[in-house]
This record gives sequence, C-alpha cells and structure tokens, in this order.
Amino acid sequence: MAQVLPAERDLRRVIGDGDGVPDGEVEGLSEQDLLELHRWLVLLRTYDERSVVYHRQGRIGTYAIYWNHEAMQAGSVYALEREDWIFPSYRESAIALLRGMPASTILSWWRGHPAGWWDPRDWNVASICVPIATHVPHAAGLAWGKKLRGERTCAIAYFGDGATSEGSFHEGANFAGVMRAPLVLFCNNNQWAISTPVSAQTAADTLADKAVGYGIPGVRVDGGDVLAVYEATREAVTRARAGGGPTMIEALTYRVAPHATADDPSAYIDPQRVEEEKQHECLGRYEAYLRRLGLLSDEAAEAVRVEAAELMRTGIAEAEAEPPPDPGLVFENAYADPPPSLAADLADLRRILGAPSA
Ligand SMILES: Cc1ncc(C[n+]2csc(CCOP(=O)(O)OP(=O)(O)O)c2C)c(N)n1
Ligand SMILES: [Mg+2]
Repeated sequence: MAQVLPAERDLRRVIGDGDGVPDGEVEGLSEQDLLELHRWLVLLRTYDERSVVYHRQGRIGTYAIYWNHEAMQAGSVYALEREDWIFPSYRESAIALLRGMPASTILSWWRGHPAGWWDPRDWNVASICVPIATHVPHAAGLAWGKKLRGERTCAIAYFGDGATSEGSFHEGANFAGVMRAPLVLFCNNNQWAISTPVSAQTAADTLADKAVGYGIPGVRVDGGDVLAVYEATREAVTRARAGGGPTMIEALTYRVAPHATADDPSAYIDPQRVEEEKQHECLGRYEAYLRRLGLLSDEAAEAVRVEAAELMRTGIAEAEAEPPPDPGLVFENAYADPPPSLAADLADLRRILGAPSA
C-alpha cells in the first residue's frame, strides 16, 4: 500500500549548516553540475530582483516575487530531461530561463504584451498558470498521454500550499494516481496563500500526507536545499519513467517577500520571522556549501552574477523595444463568435489608446 514513506516524514536535507550539521553529497553530480546549479540559482535570483526594480520603475506590471524559492525551481528542473514537460504557476514564471528562453519573453508576459505568449511546444513549458491549481489536471493529462504513446517523457506541475485546497489539485492527483501517469506533483509550501497561513489551510499534519489518499508516495524536502530538491525529484522522475506513476513532493520553505508587488504583508506577517528566514535563504546556503567544498571562488561567483545581470539588461531592452500590441488581439481571442457590441467596444478602445483602426 502506498504511504508517506516513514523515513521521509522529516525533511530531507543534503546541505549542512557549516557547524553541527554535516554536509552530505548527491551521488552522480560532478563538480561541473554543482557549479551549473549555482549558475541557475543566480540566474533566477537576478531575474527576480531585477523584476521588482522594473516593477517599481513602471516597466512591468504586477509581479509575483519568488525570492527564496529558487532552490525548488532550479533543483527540480535539473533532474528533468529537455523533453520533459514543465507546468509552472505564476510563482515559477521565469523557470523557462533554465531552458534558455530569452528573458525578454517572460518580461513581455509581465508587461501584458503578446511577445510573452510562447508556444509551449518550443520549450516543453506550458503557459504560466494564474488560476490556482487548474494546470494540475492538464499536467496529469499530458503525462498520461505520453505514457499511452509509449514515450518516456514525464511532466512536473508546480503549485503552492494553498493550491492543495482546490478541487483541481485533487482531481489531477487522483487521475494521475489511477492512470499511473508519469507526473511529479511539486508543491512549494511557502506556508502562505497570500494572507492565509498553512495552519488555516489544512488539518493534515503535512501536505505530503495528501498523497496517501491517491495511492501515491509523498516525500518532504527542505525547499531551501537545492541538492535535496534535486535528489528527491530525480527519484520521482526515475520512478515515473519506470512505470511507477506519480510522486508528490512537498518542499518546505518560507515566503520572505510579499505575495506579489501588489501585496502589503505587514498586515498579517511577523516581520521578525521573515528576517530570521532571510538569514538562511537558499542561494546563500548553497554558496556557503560550495565554498566549504572549495568549489566557488569570489571571482567565479562574480562572473556568474555579471552574466545574469547582462542577460536581464538585454531582456528588458528587448521587451521594451517591442512595438505596442494591437488592441484588437484582446477581442479576437475572447470569443469564437463575438457579440456585435464588441466591435463598438474595440473602436472605443482604439480611440482612447490613439491606436490606428484596423
Ligand atoms: C482559482 C483561484 N482562486 C483564487 C485566486 C486568487 N489567488 C491568487 S494567488 C492565491 C494564493 C495561492 O497560494 P499558494 O497556492 O500557496 O501559492 P503561492 O502564491 O504561495 O505560491 C490566491 C487565492 C486564483 N488566482 N485562482
Ligand atoms: Mg503558498
């Protein structure tokens, strides 16, 4: 019978604390892999920090900050193959950077510009999902379809702690369990759903416990430990490819930024707890680990940061160079048979925007 693996109820960790807790290591990762993971973390961190600045400068719209979530994203994607499908939520908006998507595409998405609409088949990365958990059944269906076709491709769906209260999560998890779909259900448990704490979200001891009801294994990892996340995801993917069906990974972290740029968490969060959590944020922990191993020099760390900063400078310049979109797109893609009043609404909008009429 499937169960939450008893040995894994405690959080899985690889990175020590440089003091009483010793460092572990992940079998099969070379020094080059370890440094590439560092590059990925810096890339995601830089994207996030620059995006908050661009938002304040009015260059992108509302933005969902993911500071301190990078280890969950980089560690899990590193365990995938290029053919595997990624289903991100808004919290993983920049995850396709890790597959080489230009930063300008994602920045365009946050600018509400059609240049941000990518073809999911180009990257095997589905559209960013803003409705909570509605992409979980999509991911389960895609994974099942790949299995039916005899392909070895897996899918991974990212969602938050709050998403585990949504019907779509349960439908997707149940379906994937029954069909033994090659799916990784990756829950970023940042302990908040906007202002709702995880204690008010569920009466279950852990979110991984929910996997039991669907006959799938649930594992818990330290979401700030990029190597533990990598290892847990690699095991899940290996099980999926071998026909073992889905796995749910609950990665525990703490949201140290506002939910999004439109949120003021001072109304509900304990600022002291936030400050404490920031002290062991995921990039700093990994850099300390690499330095203890003698793998990361100041010069190498600086070179990676310079590269990421340059990528963002190019990204925002390219996004801002896009010509203004045709307002007609909003209308054309809303209805198969548009009601007649839309034509008048579009004409009004064009006039207000000073856009040429079609
Ligand atoms: C179906 C649906 N209901 C409500 C919302 C409004 N909403 C946006 S983010 C959010 C909280 C989600 O929290 P969680 O799943 O923990 O993800 P996190 O934002 O912490 O990554 C809610 C309720 C939504 N986007 N979709
Ligand atoms: Mg959350």
